[in-house]
Amino acid sequence: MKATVWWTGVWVWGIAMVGHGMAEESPAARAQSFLAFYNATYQRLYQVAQEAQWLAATDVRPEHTGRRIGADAALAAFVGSPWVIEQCRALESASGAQDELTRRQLRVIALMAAEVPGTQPDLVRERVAAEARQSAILDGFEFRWTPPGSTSPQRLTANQIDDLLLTSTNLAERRAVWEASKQSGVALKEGLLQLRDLRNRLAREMGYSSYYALRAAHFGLTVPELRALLERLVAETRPLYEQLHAWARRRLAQRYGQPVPRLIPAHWLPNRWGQEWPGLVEGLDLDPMFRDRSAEWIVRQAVAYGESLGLPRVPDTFWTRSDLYDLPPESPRKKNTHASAWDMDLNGDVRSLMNVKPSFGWFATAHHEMGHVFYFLAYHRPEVPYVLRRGASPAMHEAMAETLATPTVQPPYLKRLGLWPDGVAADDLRWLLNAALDQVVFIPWAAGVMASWEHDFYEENLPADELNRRWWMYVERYQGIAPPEPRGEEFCDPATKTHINDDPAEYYKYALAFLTKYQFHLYLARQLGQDPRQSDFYGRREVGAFLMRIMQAGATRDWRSLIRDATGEDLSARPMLEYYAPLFEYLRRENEGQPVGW
Ligand code: X8Z
Ligand code: ZN
Repeated sequence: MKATVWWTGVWVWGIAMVGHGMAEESPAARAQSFLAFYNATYQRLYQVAQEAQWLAATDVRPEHTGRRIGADAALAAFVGSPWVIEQCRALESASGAQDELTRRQLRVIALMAAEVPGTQPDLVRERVAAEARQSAILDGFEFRWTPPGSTSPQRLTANQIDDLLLTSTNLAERRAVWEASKQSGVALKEGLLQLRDLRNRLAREMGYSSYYALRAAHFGLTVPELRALLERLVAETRPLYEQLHAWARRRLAQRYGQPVPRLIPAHWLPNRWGQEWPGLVEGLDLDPMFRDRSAEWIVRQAVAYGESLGLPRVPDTFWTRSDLYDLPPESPRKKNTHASAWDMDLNGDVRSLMNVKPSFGWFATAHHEMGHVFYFLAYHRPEVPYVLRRGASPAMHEAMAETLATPTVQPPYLKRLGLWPDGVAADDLRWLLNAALDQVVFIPWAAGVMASWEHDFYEENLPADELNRRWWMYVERYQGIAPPEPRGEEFCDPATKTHINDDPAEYYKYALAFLTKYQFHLYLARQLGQDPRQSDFYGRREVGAFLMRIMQAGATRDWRSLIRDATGEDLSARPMLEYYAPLFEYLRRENEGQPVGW
């Protein structure tokens, strides 16, 4: 009797649902119909915005900035529309009824909406325009300098700045170039402050404590969790960094005929921000290895390496639509000078914007950018909805890019390409030292200086007259570096770093990526029975299959569980430290009796 009543009830309910159109009623079905509409619309508007951004970045002109503002505003109007926000909230609150793929899509959609919430349309409009204007200043910036002994100012390209800092041994010249490289900060300061205000107000509108907290949410972390993670990683790598620092300041003092300083003067270092220190190890000058190679050869090698692993074939349109090479200083066209990879339509139109010239730095960077491109191609598949065609986290995208760049510091790969310098043994500790000066040195910069300054900038609303002081405080604390003389607040040195302007509040992703890369690398070398410092993955399809398992998932899986499932371990600095363990012992001997730390 009871059963009959129950069955009758189900039957009546079923009829009623069909009558009302059941697809409208169950939370799961409502979510599916919302997501189908959202994904299709998002893909089209995203593509239009990407095209406009590409044009604005590769040919900086007011009319292209204008087009970008129009296209970005259209995308923002959809992504942040109050209707989308409301749908997301309603469907997320019924998340018990949704499967994981649905929940992950709703999460990403909510995070994207929080960048440009349509409940504050004026602020969104202002932000879209301010972002485009800031990029135009950054991308079109002309550096000028007056070389020592000359009286007339000259133009200086970003590649020229980098070359001079890498090679010049004249301290007056180095200082002039370093100071010229800080000119853009002055031009970018006002726009950056305006953007901070807009980004924060919009994030706060959506309940985040600041824009920094919104970006941290892309990693599934709160601000305190993120801070604790980064401080731990900095602390774990600090002993090795201090040894490198002690070695490098002696080496540089000897190079310039100066007393050994406590803090390394910023203009002594071969990089504008001291983020990596190439070219310090005697007998390991890598740029001459590229003297007979063309810029195109470099990009072709990077593509060939990924394809040798069995990663997806790079489409012909990559070659015809990308903008890969350096422009001459007198070029009337101006383009962004920082390397990037672009997923234009989430569907196979992949490009890269670079300024490749034959040098070791660009060799490594080209491999990095192709890593992003392979990741794009891997998740361009029907099983991955458009909104999840992205890295498992922003750090995972960088980790894949870095993983593709790992062979550029592996002797067997360089030998295979005929690039290995004569007279250097493959197991020479100098080679490991050279790699650490690139990789380990990066951690206090990314997880320390950049992460802390952006935290204070957004979370604490750092006042306009304290930006530079705070910056150099962190540079001293984490990197042990000092400016040639105190820098006033008329400068805005953090703004000279591209990402502070156009990839804000998540630069720590690179530190996480570097560490993840070592975790992957050690795991893979062990699987293949290879020495991790002398490994050769070229042509190894197992390596490609390992990477594809992670890459194909896009953002359908949590980044931390992907790392754990792939390697059996949580993210930590341990694998990087294991890789450099022989170097640590070597440096302790080298630095014996000398001060270490600052
Ligand atoms: O910005 C980049 C890449 C593009 S995603 C070239 N990198 C960081 C930088 O240059 O500051 C790579 C490592 C660090
Ligand atoms: Zn990258």
